[in-house]
Amino acid sequence: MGLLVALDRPGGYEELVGKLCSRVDGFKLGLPLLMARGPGYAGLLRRRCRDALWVADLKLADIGYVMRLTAGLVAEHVDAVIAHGFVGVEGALGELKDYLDSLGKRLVVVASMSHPGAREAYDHALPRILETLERLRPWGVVAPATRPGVVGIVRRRLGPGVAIMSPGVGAQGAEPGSALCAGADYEIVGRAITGSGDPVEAAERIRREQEARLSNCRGTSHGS
Ligand code: BMP
Repeated sequence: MGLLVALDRPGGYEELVGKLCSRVDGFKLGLPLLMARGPGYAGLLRRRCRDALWVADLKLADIGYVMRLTAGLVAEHVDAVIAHGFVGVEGALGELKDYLDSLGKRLVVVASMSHPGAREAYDHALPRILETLERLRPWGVVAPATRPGVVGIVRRRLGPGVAIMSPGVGAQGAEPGSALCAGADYEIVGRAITGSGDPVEAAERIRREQEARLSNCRGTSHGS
């Protein structure tokens, strides 16, 4: 069971990361924060919580050459980098994965997204993206907590060896634990924690809700 906190809004998170460190599994750094504070800020935050999983959410979607250059700016400070899945393997994700492998870093690829409009694009694109993911075998995949059925499809197709991270819990309406029940390894929560008056209490409550839902759904089939 995992909880990743999305840090998106430009701001100072040093104190918050220190407080959340023992309560969550990792942090996902969004583009607004990285652009405002610079890639080195990821390193500064990491020093507050070294053993957590640190993910740079660059949502890369470009030719391999440019994705490598971009990932290279932040890779030393994080464990994993997120790219979009629709750009394909040759000349794009394949190059990025080889590059990250050479640095000992992990690639996470978006299979589908959590917002309502994702249906327009991803309902058609998902079968192709799943083929890409089967060939590429990235360390991790992003699949939406708002559509647990999609999480289940990704899990069944890619098997147990991939880490599935699911955004959409809290501010976007998905309940804590719902994606875990569908087969995800981590739920990504941003505003429901960072926008709360008491982020530590919010993270602890979400943890408790994840545990409760997970213990209820265990024993039932994934993807429900
Ligand atoms: P929030 O919990 O505040 O809605 O934040 C969700 C986080 O997950 C944001 O960092 C966003 O970029 C990310 N995300 C998402 O919401 N939907 C996706 O499909 C993919 C994402 O990475």
